[in-house]
Amino acid sequence: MELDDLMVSKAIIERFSQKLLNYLEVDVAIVGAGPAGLMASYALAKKGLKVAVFEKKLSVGGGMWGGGMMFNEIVVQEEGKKILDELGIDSQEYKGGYYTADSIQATTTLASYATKAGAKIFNLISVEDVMVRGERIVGLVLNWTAVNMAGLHIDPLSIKAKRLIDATGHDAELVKILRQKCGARLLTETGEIMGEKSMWADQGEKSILNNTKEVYPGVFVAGMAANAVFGDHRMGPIFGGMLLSGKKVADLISMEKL
Ligand code: 48F
Repeated sequence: MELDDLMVSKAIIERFSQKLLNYLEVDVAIVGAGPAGLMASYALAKKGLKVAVFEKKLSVGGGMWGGGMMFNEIVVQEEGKKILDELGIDSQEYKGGYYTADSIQATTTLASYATKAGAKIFNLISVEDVMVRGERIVGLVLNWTAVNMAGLHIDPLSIKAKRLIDATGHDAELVKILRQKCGARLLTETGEIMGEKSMWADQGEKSILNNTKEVYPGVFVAGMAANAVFGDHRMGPIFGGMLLSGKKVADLISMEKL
């Protein structure tokens, strides 16, 4: 067969357009494809929900690729290891209750499970705004990351979602937009973003599941964004909490009737 260059172009354009059109209305839109967002997308898609993940970078995986300070190993505790086992990610006990895994295998396997379960990941797309109707956030406003990087004046496009998850990590970008653009009063103690506290792995990991919850009607926080919004500690390169937080947010949302 002689390859036709135009056919290659047409195949990509048609298939991508169809994929985006199919995901203009979803059950759950997740912002950020780090470990928490990927885990949430896997668990939600496995439960049969229609899930789109928007990731501003070229690669998925967020802070998981780099392990700790570019030493590409991650650490998980007993609870986190159960998730690694469920996904078939190899891990080794380091010393009583501390397990390590290769961060590349952990990231690629998680992304593979998420996409194979049916979650659609749209990379290179930044969430820059939300769609509001009354007291509810009904969707996301998207643009190509490259457009923002180049400072081009190009208007965005929008998608609708029944539930939203901020899994953008330390920056809690979706919740920041809620505060800045909508003046939303959050379900935190102060009604505002309380801000991340400094490194304390034990406290950070202990508080993250409690902080993984609804922060505004229909909007949930997961992963490091949960601790940043509810004012708890960061925990550095221990990743059990991120994975468990992704799983918890999926459980919370799937208990609702969407
Ligand atoms: O930062 P990230 O890995 O968040 P996480 O899943 O995990 C945190 C850990 O990596 C680490 C830690 C472990 O204990 O503390 O920091 O909570 O992934 C967040 C993803 O969100 C993307 C960003 O590129 C990254 O891949 N992101 C951030 N802002 C936006 C976004 C945005 N506005 N639109 C789309 N994606």
